[in-house]
Amino acid sequence: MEDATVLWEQEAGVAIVTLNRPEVLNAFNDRMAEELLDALRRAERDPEVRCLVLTGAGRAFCSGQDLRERAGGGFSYAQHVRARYVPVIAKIQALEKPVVAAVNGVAAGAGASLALACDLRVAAEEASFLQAFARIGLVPDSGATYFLPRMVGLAKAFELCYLAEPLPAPEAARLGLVNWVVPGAQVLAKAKEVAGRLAAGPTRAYGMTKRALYRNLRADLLDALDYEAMLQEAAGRTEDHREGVQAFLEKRPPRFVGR
Ligand code: LHQ
Repeated sequence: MEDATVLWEQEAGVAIVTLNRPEVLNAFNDRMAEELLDALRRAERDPEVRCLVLTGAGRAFCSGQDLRERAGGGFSYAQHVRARYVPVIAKIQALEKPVVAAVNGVAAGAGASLALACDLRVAAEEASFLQAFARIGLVPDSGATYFLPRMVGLAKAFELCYLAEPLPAPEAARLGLVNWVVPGAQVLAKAKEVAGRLAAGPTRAYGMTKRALYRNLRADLLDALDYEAMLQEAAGRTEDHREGVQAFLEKRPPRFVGR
């Protein structure tokens, strides 16, 4: 059997999902898109998984669509984007567990969008983000036009999309697009450290925090306040909330179980 295009490892509440087509810088073919979606579904279902790390094998994170497999016409681009990319991006957003991208190298085209769709980003110093679409006469997709202006502002988003020059990780961090930049050899370790901390956190509250942050991007203040109150009702009934308060009163660290 052909090697898996997506690898799964699990350690202490953290699932590490690795895009595994290093010979093409982890470009998306149909199979990799399917296997990534399967991995995200597995992370969603498995209560043992409390945080997900997404990374790439070899020297790149992901180079976007495999331009040898598809591109150049002869198929429906809309259908392809809707079938292969939209479900992946939507699943990351809907997954009520933190998702951390360990951007080990270049993230281009839909590969950059994939990194942006994660909740947090740790990047290697030598990594870069490339809105490659204009270079091949395409439009940014897979959420790039949604995430980029929200993260870096409209002016910078225009520049990145129009000029399609690589944005080096240190500059991406200055713009607020990346949370941490570390030497390449440490990127996975740093992502695991962050993920380990999140996996030991109040998973239900994190899930609802994610829902609120995304949902309230398009709410007015009163609406946002009410949504928060509604979620707080549910968070207030969790075991982790009771434990958090108890731990505070007993002056000890909390032991969150994710319920
Ligand atoms: C690749 C790829 C790749 C195949 C590197 N495909 N082989 C949606 C709807 C439908 C259709 C189209 O697309 C989309 C969404 C999109 O994602 S559009 C954007 C698609 N991605 C790109 O345009 C990026 C293409 N890649 C690059 O520009 C460069 O490879 C980058 C800047 C990422 C890295 O450059 P280098 O570090 O110089 O590496 P390289 O170019 O030498 O690549 C290494 C190998 O990987 C090489 O193969 P070879 O056999 O010569 O060693 C490349 O052909 C292959 N590769 N990206 N997307």
